[in-house]
Amino acid sequence: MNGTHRDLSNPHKTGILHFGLGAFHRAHQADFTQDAMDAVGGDWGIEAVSMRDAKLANAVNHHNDFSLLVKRPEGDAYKRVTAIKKAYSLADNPTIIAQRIAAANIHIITITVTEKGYGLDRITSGLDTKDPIVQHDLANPSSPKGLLGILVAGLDLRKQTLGTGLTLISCDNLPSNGKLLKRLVLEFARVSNGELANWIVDKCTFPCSMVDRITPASTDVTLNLARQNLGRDDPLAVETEPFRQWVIEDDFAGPRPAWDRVGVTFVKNVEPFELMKLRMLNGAHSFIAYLGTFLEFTAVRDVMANSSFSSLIDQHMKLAGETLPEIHGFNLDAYRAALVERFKNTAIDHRCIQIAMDGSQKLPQRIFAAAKIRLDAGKNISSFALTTALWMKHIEGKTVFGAPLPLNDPMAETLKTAIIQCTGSAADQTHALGKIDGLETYGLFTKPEWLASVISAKKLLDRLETQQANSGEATIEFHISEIQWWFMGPIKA
Ligand code: CS2
Repeated sequence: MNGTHRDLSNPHKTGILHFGLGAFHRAHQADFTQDAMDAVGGDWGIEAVSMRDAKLANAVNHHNDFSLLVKRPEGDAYKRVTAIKKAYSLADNPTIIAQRIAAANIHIITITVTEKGYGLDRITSGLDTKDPIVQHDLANPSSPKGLLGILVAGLDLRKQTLGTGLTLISCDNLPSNGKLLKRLVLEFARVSNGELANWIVDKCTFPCSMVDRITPASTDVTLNLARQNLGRDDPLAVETEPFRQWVIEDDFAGPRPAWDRVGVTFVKNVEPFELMKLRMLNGAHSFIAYLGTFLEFTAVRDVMANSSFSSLIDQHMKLAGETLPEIHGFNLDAYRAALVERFKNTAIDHRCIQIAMDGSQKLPQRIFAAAKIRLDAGKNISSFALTTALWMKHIEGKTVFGAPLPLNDPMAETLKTAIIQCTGSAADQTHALGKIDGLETYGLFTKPEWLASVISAKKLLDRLETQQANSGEATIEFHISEIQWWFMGPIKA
């Protein structure tokens, strides 16, 4: 590693332990916490756990800081973030990490391990005892590989040694993420230690939270810009957008940083904010991503630069917005307009292929939940059906021009079996998708109108692919106009 060793005079001691040292954490919770410490001080430095990549943990332990590149069309702004003080890799240090969970200076645990990192059974909304990591961690409590195993090991130690509780904040894009985390932790603990589960209920809190900041995976461009800025290699550099938002349920077991002083909102009920973000921002993101991968647009900004598509996306967000509970005093139209602008940000290279990953973990809460509400109300569901059909093309693994597409999804094999190994007709594929265990728990795929709409969209996309293969001359404009025509046509529920 090319870099200086840590400056131990760094004034703030640690108070937060974070799980999931990815780009999003560095651009979001670390940035807010940095600002809170800059504003009023406090020992709220972060100790972070890398769930998979030991290199990232090493990088934190070799440097005092990293660059946050805030990307705007009018030019980049650089920020130096020093909030992450120390890091561990889960594979190498489970015992030390359990001790850190039990440490007196740690008051808060924050978590960004992505949707698939929770060992969640979508059918029961409880613990997935068939998940290999959950199984491993239940059988090997002293060498856990996953989130639940390490949390429960650490909480057990904390109960035995310190006795005071903790606040555990999930910051992943899952509905009611705090309630979900609490249920999973308790179910995991109860398998072997009912007393620990009771202690957790008594002493710990699990506030729900809504987090938002568009943060693409760092690329060589990011790292080069950061190198120029810092004058050294900066393996932790992150690029992000100017906008950031964090809404947290006001339910803490102990103290917290002055996050409220730097724009974090504390509310009684986060759910309306979560649903809004999941269905409008994240739902639109998945729509854009699968349009992009099918039509070979590289980034979100490229899809949004096409005026037909940007108005389709805007329309989709309007329809998604109609499924939401009201947030008093909140202007949904302004939120939507701001989202369109954020997606259009030409300085952000947010790859469609990045957002396209893990569709099985994302579409239920982003697309299916809202589609079911609209369907039950007899309302138009075409953009939801089209997103689903575009996802099916993504699973098939080819763009409209025939280039291969990788499928990155924990359910990849099951999805491929359903979509590729049936007769291949759009109808059979749609039925097969709907029958996958745990993919969709809203009963959407039992509804004839939904099936008809997805099948119709899938047929359209299949036809575009065949026409392209046969003539070799169809242009991107042709495909775009055919998709638009489908939208305006009568065949949708
Ligand atoms: C994106 C999110 O990759 C994805 O699935 O939709 O990471 C999105 O960029 C963030 O939730 C924005 O806050």
